[in-house]
Amino acid sequence: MSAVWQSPLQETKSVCPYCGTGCGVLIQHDGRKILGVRGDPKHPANFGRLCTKGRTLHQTVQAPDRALQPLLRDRQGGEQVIHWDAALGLAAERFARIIREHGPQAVAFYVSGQLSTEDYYVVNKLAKGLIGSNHIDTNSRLCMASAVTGYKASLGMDSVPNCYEDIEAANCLFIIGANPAYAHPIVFRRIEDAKARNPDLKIIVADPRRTATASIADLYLPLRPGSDVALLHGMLHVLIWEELIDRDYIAAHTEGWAELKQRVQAYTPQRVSELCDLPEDLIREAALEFGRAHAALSLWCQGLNQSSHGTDKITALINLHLATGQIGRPGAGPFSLTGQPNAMGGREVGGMPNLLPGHREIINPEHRAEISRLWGVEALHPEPGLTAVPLFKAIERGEIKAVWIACTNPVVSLPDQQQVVRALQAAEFVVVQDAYHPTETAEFADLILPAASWGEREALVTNSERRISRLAQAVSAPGQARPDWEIFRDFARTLGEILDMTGHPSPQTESWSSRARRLFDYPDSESIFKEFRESTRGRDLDITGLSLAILDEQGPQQWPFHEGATGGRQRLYTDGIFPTPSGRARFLAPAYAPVAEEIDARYPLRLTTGRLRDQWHTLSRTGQVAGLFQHVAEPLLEIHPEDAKALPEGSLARISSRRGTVIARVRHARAQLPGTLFLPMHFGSRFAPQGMANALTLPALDPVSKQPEFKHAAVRVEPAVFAWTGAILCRLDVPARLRELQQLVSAFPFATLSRLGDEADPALLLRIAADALPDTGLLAALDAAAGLDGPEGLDYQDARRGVFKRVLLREGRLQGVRLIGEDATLDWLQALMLSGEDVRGFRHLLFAPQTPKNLQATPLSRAVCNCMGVSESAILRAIGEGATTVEAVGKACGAGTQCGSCKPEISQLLQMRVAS
Ligand SMILES: Nc1nc2c(c(=O)[nH]1)N[C@H]1C(S)=C(S)[C@@H](COP(=O)(O)OP(=O)(O)OC[C@H]3O[C@@H](n4cnc5c(=O)[nH]c(N)nc54)[C@H](O)[C@@H]3O)O[C@H]1N2
Ligand SMILES: Nc1nc2c(c(=O)[nH]1)N[C@H]1C(S)=C(S)[C@@H](COP(=O)(O)OP(=O)(O)OC[C@H]3O[C@@H](n4cnc5c(=O)[nH]c(N)nc54)[C@H](O)[C@@H]3O)O[C@H]1N2
Ligand code: SF4
Ligand SMILES: [Mo]
Repeated sequence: MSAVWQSPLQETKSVCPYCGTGCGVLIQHDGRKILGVRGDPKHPANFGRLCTKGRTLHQTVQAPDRALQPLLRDRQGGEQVIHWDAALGLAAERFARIIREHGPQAVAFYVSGQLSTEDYYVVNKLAKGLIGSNHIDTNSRLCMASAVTGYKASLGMDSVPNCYEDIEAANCLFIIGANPAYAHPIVFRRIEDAKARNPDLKIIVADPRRTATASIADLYLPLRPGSDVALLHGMLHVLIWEELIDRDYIAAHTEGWAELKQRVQAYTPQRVSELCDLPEDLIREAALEFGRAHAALSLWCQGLNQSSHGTDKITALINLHLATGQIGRPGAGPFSLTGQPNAMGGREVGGMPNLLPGHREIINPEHRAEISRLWGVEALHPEPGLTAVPLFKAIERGEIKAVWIACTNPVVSLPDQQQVVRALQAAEFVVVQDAYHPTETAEFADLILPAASWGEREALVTNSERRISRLAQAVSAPGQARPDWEIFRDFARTLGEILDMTGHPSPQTESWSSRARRLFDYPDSESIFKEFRESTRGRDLDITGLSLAILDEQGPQQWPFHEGATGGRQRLYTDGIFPTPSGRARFLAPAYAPVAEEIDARYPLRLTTGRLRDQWHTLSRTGQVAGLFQHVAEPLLEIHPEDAKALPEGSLARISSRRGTVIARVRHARAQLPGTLFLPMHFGSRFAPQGMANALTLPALDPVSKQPEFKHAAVRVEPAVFAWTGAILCRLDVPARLRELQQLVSAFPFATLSRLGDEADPALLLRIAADALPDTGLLAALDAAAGLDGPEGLDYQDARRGVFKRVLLREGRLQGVRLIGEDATLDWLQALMLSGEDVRGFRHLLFAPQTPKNLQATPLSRAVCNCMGVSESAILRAIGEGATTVEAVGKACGAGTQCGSCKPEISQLLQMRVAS
């Protein structure tokens, strides 16, 4: 008999809390504990499929690193548990004092596109409606801000006109500045399917890196980072020349054509070829494919948004669509892929310093009047507050004295990491509200508030295609953790009471406490939804016809969804009428401008940053899952072999910019453009203290969207030479081990921590390097933290050579290893430990300086296919033995036969094999 569940397994409908694809998941649980997930076969974003991250979601929730209780923190790192009431009372007192002494503009909120629509609505109302501070920005500033300003400038409103079905309806896909094979894998599965069904579908990919996404391209444009405006103008130039524009559409539905035509005249293929470093033919060919298509769809993400001229890049892309009439029809249009699961919802409720609910603008007096009526307050502060980067600068200058950070980890994710740290150190009061603890930002908090997370609360989110989904609650939150909106609501009410008690002059005749109770009279999350819904009446995102009951009965719905309608609207602008004063879409004619920080003799290389397939942002969630480290275990510097003459594969490199330094292991990658390096954005002090990409990036902003230029910094790279390198391998049977080791590694100038093994048998790898040898105290502390200090341990020491090794055996099996000063056998020992092989027969060889020839196992190689556990070397073997297609590789070794997230990389390996 197979195992029988103790309690009946239940399934609760939810949505994956990672990327903006917004895949439906069914949470499997027993009412107390989340036990598994599967894709929701009925959800229109994914029809049952999930990627590597979605499939392992259940492993992230019951993690030892969950925040469980409110904690009071002193700046030396001491933490003390306090009661919720005391925590909110203290926060209210500190906020009230600062508001009284310095005015409401001295406090700020920094929130997140991963909050639910309800959370976002409440915190926005708290800042703007109760406190009267417009200083509320969100990590979506780092993510979607340029898409917002681009859409608004060209089309009048911040609305994505497309839907996922357009992928199937298009016959030309233009993927520019996006790597959906990694960042939106289920969207990419749809692209693969569309291509398989329709071999005539032409796919163009423009990205300075030959990414896994590029493996599906018919035409790949390796443009110079930052040069997109030139490329897009050049394509329009060709289209005009070849008479592939839609004169009727331009005449009937647009304005500004004459200026644009004039502008792009100068962008000849020859000039653009120089600006973008691309062959002229490629520019021409891309334009012709786009112009001849009967339905052209572009997909973009951070390669356009995260730029000091992101808005220009996006308006230039929209120009192409308007000039060819490629919008408002099935398969046609400029489709911005949303990064976070609810960046779109945050925009809907006005969770930005310049916005109000229902896509309204702070600077618009009518909009302010409408919202003050809805909220029942006299007036709203008329000036936009500060956006993320200037906000942290104002904190550093002492102008903003208190900041409440919720659901984001800015110490890792904002540009110029050193500035963010200075700001948080300068702040008088920092609240961090997070579902996990510790995080890098919590190190600077005075108060830490535990938030309920995915599966533990109800929530609404809107995905990339404007589709609103309802996430039901499956289990209760751990410890004292509470839903974010409840924390904001209760803080608002407490703040009202404190403001009364301290005699803060009250508005009109109402006391602060009664106002706070009235404004935040939310018994449940549905009451928030209803108020938000009212704010959309008559707006472009009108959802007055939607209810939670409809979402439950008929599933997720797209906006707008008007009162009386039976459904939402799939596509926008089908009538060619745009929400601008004239009803016409606008051509904008920006000039191409170079990146903010050009390379020079001191910093001769370009650094771009972005995502890995299996990690999510700053690792608080995916960092809990051992399987997700098997694809890439640490921040690797990807560098073209031509730029890596002094940097052998696997060696350590020091990457420096004008702001800071990173040390990372080198990976030679022919996918990199020579002269351009790549670092992943994910790693912070918990897993790679010297590997934070944002120690290098600069706070240069797009002048309109204020989004930072994460995708380009001038850097130099040189070998990082240390007197010794070393490693520790240990079992993670005691979860606290990780935390202890994380604390100890701060003693080393280089360290990375990665999870190994799997859920059933977790293990850890620590790699370190330094010049000074660790003293006996530090060695003993490392051994103790790693559980290597038992009497069964065997030692080998050669103090003269600086070699200190130790192995721990239990019943003949390797339990742990410490290698200091000599670590050439690490891969071999790691393989032995993970396989659980009996090593008694060759015990005397475990301390050998090199892996003994006759015992050499297959060299360790990263896992490309997580589901089936297939390594890169096994796939290369299958290719070597004659497999020529992804399917044949799957037949030979199983890779790519489950969730499919690795299929683009298998094609990449196939293509590289053909090329070499
Ligand atoms: N696995 C995973 N998926 C995620 C996330 C994650 O953390 N992990 N995060 C989610 C979020 S919030 C977001 S915003 C999205 C981001 O999704 P994407 O934007 O698709 O991912 P990135 O890796 O940030 O960058 C995309 C590509 O832009 C390219 N690029 C850099 N500079 C330029 C340029 O000047 N021009 C052009 N054309 N391309 C350029 C980079 O080489 C990179 O391949 O991913 C979402 N999905
Ligand atoms: N160099 C570089 N930097 C980048 C980027 C880049 O491409 N390059 N991309 C930028 C982009 S697009 C983005 S979106 C940002 C993302 O950057 P962040 O927002 O800083 O990244 P996350 O790790 O997702 O942070 C979310 C935090 O919320 C917590 N959390 C999870 N669930 C909940 C919940 O329900 N409630 C609460 N209160 N907390 C919760 C998590 O534990 C985590 O600490 O990074 C930006 N930074
Ligand atoms: S594509 Fe993957 S990460 Fe994105 S929502 Fe779907 S399952 Fe989650
Ligand atoms: Mo993002």
